[in-house]
Amino acid sequence: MNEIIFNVEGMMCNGCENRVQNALQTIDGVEKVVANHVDGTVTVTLNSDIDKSIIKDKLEDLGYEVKE
Ligand SMILES: [Cu+2]
Repeated sequence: MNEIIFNVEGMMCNGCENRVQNALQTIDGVEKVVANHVDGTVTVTLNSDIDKSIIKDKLEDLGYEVKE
């Protein structure tokens, strides 16, 4: 099990957290997603070895900025 923490700009409320969580959970290989708009993090637990850029692209598609 592999956990990745993304620093994400643009999440302003609980609605953003839910939106991010629901969207990322549809990605194959994603086990669990915890988004936190207060500290601007999205913690993703993977159950297979997928490319991090898939998650980053999805976050950007949703309109959020992912900081490296
Ligand atoms: Cu929001």
